[in-house]
Amino acid sequence: MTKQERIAIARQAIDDHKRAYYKNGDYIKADFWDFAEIFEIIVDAYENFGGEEYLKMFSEMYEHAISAYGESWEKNPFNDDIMWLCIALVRAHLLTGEKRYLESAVSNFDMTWERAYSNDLGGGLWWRIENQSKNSCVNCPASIAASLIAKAVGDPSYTEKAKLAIKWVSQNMYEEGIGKVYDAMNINGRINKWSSTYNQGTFIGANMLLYRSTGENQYLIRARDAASYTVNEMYKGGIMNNEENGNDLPGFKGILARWLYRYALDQKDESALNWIRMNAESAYMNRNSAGLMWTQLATKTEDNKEYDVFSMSSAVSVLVNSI
Ligand code: 7K2
Repeated sequence: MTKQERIAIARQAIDDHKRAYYKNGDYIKADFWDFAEIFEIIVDAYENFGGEEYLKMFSEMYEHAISAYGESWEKNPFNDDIMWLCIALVRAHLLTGEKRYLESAVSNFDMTWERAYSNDLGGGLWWRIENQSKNSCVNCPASIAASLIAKAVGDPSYTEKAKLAIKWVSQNMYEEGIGKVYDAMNINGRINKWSSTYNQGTFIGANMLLYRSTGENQYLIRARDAASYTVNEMYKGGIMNNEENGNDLPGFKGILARWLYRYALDQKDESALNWIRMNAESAYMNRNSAGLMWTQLATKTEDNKEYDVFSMSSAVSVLVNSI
């Protein structure tokens, strides 16, 4: 397949997903973090191949987010949710120069860092406001958000925050030299060693951003090891056909695709790039007659079954992030 063909298919995938779920800046039933992650797919599309229609969506989605969640998102008890939306908005700002996106992201990042960061358990951010666990799913996104804000506002204190958050993950949630990212540590120090595509993905992304801003090799090595672990150990080079249960897991692969693709382009890692393209092709072959693709990328998507907006977004991200 040529690059132009891959772009055409990715655009079509966004359109088909929109036809099923998008209305006036909202993705129907995509609450907060699902919404943020689908917003990021539109940002990916604009970043990867451009299109005026995506710019229009940025502002519609921004307006929807502010009217649905308010100027301050402090009522949301999930610190990770806020970091996800910060990432989407800073990325949209970096591509457009639109100040509103950046201001919302910075004020909500600051509020969340303030309430979530502590020295307990060796550092890092708490996952929720009850301060019962520290999770990769908040610390990797916080590191990414901080690196992006540092770039947008030119303030190195955010780079220091990006380093702190990922340092906690690398020291506590990570198998050095292996590339496996664990899920979480509870308040008693007990570690859940499960690894998932989204944590692998944001760990890769956070490390690549720090590699770019500091030039330190440790970050590149960790990104490379985490990419290799995901492709070769978690999936043995095969198609992602799992993480299909519950409300959260079905959206995880889209997050991996985003950061793995950026790493693969940056490092000219042909094997990672081919793997993500192979997953995209499998998803596309398994689309249903409305062009929708479910999260099990090696399984046929049916025509007459209820699927939800987030579980139908992963494949769109895989297509958009494998050009
Ligand atoms: O337990 C955490 C995390 O460590 C784990 O990886 C996932 C697995 O579940 C939660 S994080 C998911 C939350 C994200 N914020 C919004 C919430 O509705 C959602 O549960 O799924």
